[in-house]
Amino acid sequence: EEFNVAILGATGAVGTRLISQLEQSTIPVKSVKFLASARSAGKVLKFKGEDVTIEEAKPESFDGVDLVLASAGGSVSKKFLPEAVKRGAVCVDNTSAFRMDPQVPLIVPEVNAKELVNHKGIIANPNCSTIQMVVALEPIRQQFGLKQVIVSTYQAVSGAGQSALNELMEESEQYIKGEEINPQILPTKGDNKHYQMAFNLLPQIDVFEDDGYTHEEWKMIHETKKIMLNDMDAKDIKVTATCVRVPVRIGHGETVYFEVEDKSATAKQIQDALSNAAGVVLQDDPSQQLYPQSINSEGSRDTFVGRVRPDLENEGNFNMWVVSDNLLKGAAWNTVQIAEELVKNNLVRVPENAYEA
Ligand code: A2P
Ligand code: 11C
Repeated sequence: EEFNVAILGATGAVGTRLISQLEQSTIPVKSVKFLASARSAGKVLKFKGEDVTIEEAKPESFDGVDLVLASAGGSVSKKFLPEAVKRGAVCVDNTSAFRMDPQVPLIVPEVNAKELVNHKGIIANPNCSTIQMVVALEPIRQQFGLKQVIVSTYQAVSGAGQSALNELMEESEQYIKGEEINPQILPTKGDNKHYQMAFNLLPQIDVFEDDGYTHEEWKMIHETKKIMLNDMDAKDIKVTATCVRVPVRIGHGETVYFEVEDKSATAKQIQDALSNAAGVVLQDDPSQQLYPQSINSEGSRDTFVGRVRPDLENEGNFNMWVVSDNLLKGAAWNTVQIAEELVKNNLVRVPENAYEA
């Protein structure tokens, strides 16, 4: 069987990678459709060497489509994906629009691919910083149990989209030349004030909630529980997060402090569990100054882990450093990987009890 695939948001930072990840995937593609806003309609992008003309996304665009890979922002997904499902297309959505909807599985294949069987036409791809963290934590949880996670992130600017990446590059040049800097996008498009990102750190990703956490921090807490425990409010794993934007182009870094249930666990055992885990590459040798770096993660589908070490004063607690290409495992690759799982398991079909908005 071959599939008619549509990419919604094909021109974006994630969208262009959805194209290349689909090109390299095991999914048999009959046809592709590239959808974006009216601004991009008529422009041309390549798929496997062939020209594809970008179309403006409309509900009718999804007629005859079997599989949609979406990354055009939450409001665009909210508007179009239920329409696509009505037309018989299965949608894998990289935005936050449907992640917490109980009708929608939130999937990281290394952790919870088995939940795909119950999908109703929409499957959500988690937030990038959540994905790489759970890929690293799941093998530890399976072997030693997991009680608590305290994460601080060092997130690359590409997470905020192509325009934010352009802003960082422009500001960097302006800063070096001593020119005036006039921030328009970061820390987040959706807020009132904008601050310089070049040569700076911003402890705000996404907008603030009433409790003083940012929405990015909220996502890391609740998505982690939904993925690992299938319950966004579960208390079995305590999670707290601080998310910081750093002037890096691609590759989120995270310091993850965690407590396991098995108090006899050693750092060596945790390293062994990580080195045998799917999707994880252990890069951990202080004697060789070997540890993951954002710049080396770019272009890889893997999640890199290093600096695994015990808390010297609290038994059963450990620190580690986790890095991954936020546009690939954090977004485009995880989305295409979900689609590969759907294909492998004969799940590219909308069931009778389909998603209802
Ligand atoms: P366009 O390039 O035409 O604006 P990024 O995450 O890098 O900011 O990219 C956002 C993606 O979402 C782009 O492909 C963008 O297309 C697309 N997009 C934005 N608004 C819409 C819309 N209303 N309908 C369809 N696609 C949209
Ligand atoms: C960032 N994590 O780095 C965000 C980007 O919920 O899919 C991804 C937003 C999301 O800004």
